[in-house]
Order: sequence, then C-alpha cells, then structure tokens
Amino acid sequence: MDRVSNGRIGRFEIHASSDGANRGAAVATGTWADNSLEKTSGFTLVATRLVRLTAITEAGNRGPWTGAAELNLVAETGTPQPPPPAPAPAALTRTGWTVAASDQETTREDGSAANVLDGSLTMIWHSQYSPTLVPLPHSIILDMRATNEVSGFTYAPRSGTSRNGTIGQYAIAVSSGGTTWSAPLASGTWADTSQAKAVTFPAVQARYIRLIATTEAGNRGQWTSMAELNVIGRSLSAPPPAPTPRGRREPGVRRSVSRWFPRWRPFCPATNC
Ligand SMILES: [Ca+2]
Repeated sequence: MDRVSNGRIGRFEIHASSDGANRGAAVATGTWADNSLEKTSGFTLVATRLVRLTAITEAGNRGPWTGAAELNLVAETGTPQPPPPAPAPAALTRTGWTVAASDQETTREDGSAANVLDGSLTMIWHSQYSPTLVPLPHSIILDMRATNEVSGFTYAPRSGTSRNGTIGQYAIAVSSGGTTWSAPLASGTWADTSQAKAVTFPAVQARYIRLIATTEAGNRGQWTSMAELNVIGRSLSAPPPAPTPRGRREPGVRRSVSRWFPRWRPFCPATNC
C-alpha cells in the first residue's frame, strides 16, 4: 500500500457559515484526481467567517482515510466599499420619550402634555384655563432621552369642531442638557387650520426640543393646544428605558407633568368649546 497516497481526498463538499450553526447549501462540490498535485476549488465570492471542507471519498478508494498537507483560503479583498448612505430623516420613534409643559389643563379636561405622544389626534395637550387662566406664551418640551440628529418637527393641531388653542406664532429651540437652549432654529406663524404643520431646519444634535407658542392662530383666547408632536431626524442611539412612571420636574419649565396622568373623557366647558 502506498502510504504516501493514503487519504487523498476524492469527492468533496465546501460549506461557508458565519456562525458555525447555519451553513446552508454547499458553495462548491467536486471530485479531485488521485495525484499529489495541489488542488484548487473556486466558488462564487461569499462573505463568511467559517469554511468547512468535507471529504466524502478517498481518491483511490484505498480506505476510510482523509489527509491534507496544507489548506489555504483565497480571499478577494477588492476595493474598500464606502459605507452605506445614512437613512433619510424621518419621524423619530418616540418610545421612552417624556414630555413637560409650562402648564396644562387637568381640572376641566385631560389636557395633559403627555397626550402629544400618545398617537391619538383626539387626546390633546391644552394649556391651563381652570381654575385660573394661564396666558400665552405656552411651551412644551420633549425629552428624547438620547441625543439625536434633529432637522425638523411636525405639529398636529387638535381635530374636531373646535380649534381653540391652535398655535399661530411659534418658535422652536433645542438643548443638550435641558437648561441652556439654542437660539430659535425655526419660527413663524401657522394658519388657523387643523392640518398638520411640518417645519424643517438645518440638522443639529440635541436631546431636548422646546416649542413655544406665542399666539393663538384665530385670536380666540390665550390658549394653546396640540394633538401630536413629532420630531424629524435621525436616531444616533437607542433611547434608554422609560423612567419610572411618576411625575418629575423638567429643568427650565414652570411645571412638569407625568405622561401617566389619569385619563377621562374630555369635558368641554362653556368657556372653551
Ligand atoms: Ca394625542
């Protein structure tokens, strides 16, 4: 018996796997001749971590043996590819976000600030008008709980027959720590309609967004209302878990609210329907 030839691989399969558990179909199969020449098997370029060579037969049918002197992989490095383009700015996911407002109506209706994050156009934030009226301006602050790239926002006014509190003149600012605020990134005056309003501005990195309403679109009163507030941008990291559901005071606002305020059906008083 030619011991030098024993174990030469005849029929073979090659599998590639990124985790060693799932290898899928063979990337190459074949049968090598029974000689001492170096053998090469090419296959379509594949990105992988693990490569498995399986010997199915012994080239000369001399016995149940397999041997190999050297095993090399041929890699194609090619030209480095540029990173994929960043996703286009879009409404950021609001999971875990908290909100605080300068004031809110919680006596005559559930006008809590948390309603701007609940996804409902029916539930709104409404500035306080009972037992005392808090006049304009009113402000609302979103805490995204993480720094994101911010380049705009959308404001959804209240829906229904009443437009009380629909924002007219506004200004938007951002902050990293919630105490020091940027100059207004955008400001203007919205029409007195129930259509959603979108505003864009050059991208900045921030954690807090503050919208200040300085007039009521129809000059009906000293109110501000808002159904939803979304931020346009790109997420730079996943936000941490939502904080313990208890009211907490946000820096720089007159009064803070919890997004877990009890809900009940809105009451529409004669002074504000
Ligand atoms: Ca809402």
